[in-house]
Amino acid sequence: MFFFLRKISLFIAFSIFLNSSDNLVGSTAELTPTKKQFRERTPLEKGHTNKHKTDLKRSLSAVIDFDGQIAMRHIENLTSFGPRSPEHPQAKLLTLSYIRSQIPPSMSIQLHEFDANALNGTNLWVSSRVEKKNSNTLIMIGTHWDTRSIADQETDITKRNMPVLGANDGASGVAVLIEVAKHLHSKPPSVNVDLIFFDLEDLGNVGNNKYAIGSSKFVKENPKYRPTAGIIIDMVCDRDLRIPREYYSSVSAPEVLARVWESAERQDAEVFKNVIGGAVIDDHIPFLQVGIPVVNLIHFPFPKTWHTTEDTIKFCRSRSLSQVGRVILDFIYHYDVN
Ligand code: 1BN
Ligand code: ZN
Repeated sequence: MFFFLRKISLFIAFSIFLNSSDNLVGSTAELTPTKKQFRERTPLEKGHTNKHKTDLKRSLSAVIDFDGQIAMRHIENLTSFGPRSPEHPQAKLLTLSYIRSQIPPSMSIQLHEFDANALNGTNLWVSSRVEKKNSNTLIMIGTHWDTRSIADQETDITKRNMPVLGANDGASGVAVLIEVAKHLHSKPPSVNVDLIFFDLEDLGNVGNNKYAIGSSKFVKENPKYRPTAGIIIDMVCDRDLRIPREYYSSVSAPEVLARVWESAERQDAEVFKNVIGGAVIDDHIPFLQVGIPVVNLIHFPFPKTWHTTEDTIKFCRSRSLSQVGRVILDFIYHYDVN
């Protein structure tokens, strides 16, 4: 009971905190467009003939063969390095070098290093560009790669100072993004794509730290960065994965969310639930605060393993990873095709 109340009060406290932010608040009725409005507002891409579009649509209807087993192997490898929090610099180095080693050579990699509250962090920024500037559209897909320093949601208080391995909370998003990168390399989309692996997402309320430090620094230190749309994924491997429409995404980026759910429908991805979920502070928030439409795909209510020592691969399933991977790829491949 105490455990349950702790979670509920944390959730309410964060909702109140976020509701005080002018940029993020608005009534859902005011901001959510109908499907018709959404379609009418979608611009036709310049330079694509009708025949070209028909061909594209035909090839897009091909099955997306996302390998959830390989993604599971990434989770196994990533968790084998140990916790990816500031107290474990060696594990952090190994993780960054692992992610880099998995990115196909057709993509460029930049490191965004930053300091915050006496901590240093590294965001890893991977870019895939279309040839000859055929599209001005830029899609950003992000996830966090760090882990929380302490398992403060443990029911057993003797374990609350232990670190979290973050198979689900951290590694699952990285695993999906690595496989997305491989698909984009072997079948290039018609839009530009950035894959960003954010550091220091998960230190909220540990000392004086906040959540989403790495993405906040990224947005602040790259003021000219204006992707057309974005998706953040977090906690996407659980055996009982359930992804509702995260509240702040539904208020501040309804058109992007609508496109994601269209992809989920096309992909028969039943983990995506057509209901409004909780309000979550995650790496999408700094983008929403500067008007960039980025949505958060996150398991909600959070699974039992959340911020506990039980966040291990034991509770992950390849079918959860593959549903999320297919939806992201479908979203990217359909973005400029109308
Ligand atoms: C998601 C996964 N989050 C942390 N790990 C974000 C979060 C922010 C969760 C505030 C609860 C409260
Ligand atoms: Zn977390």
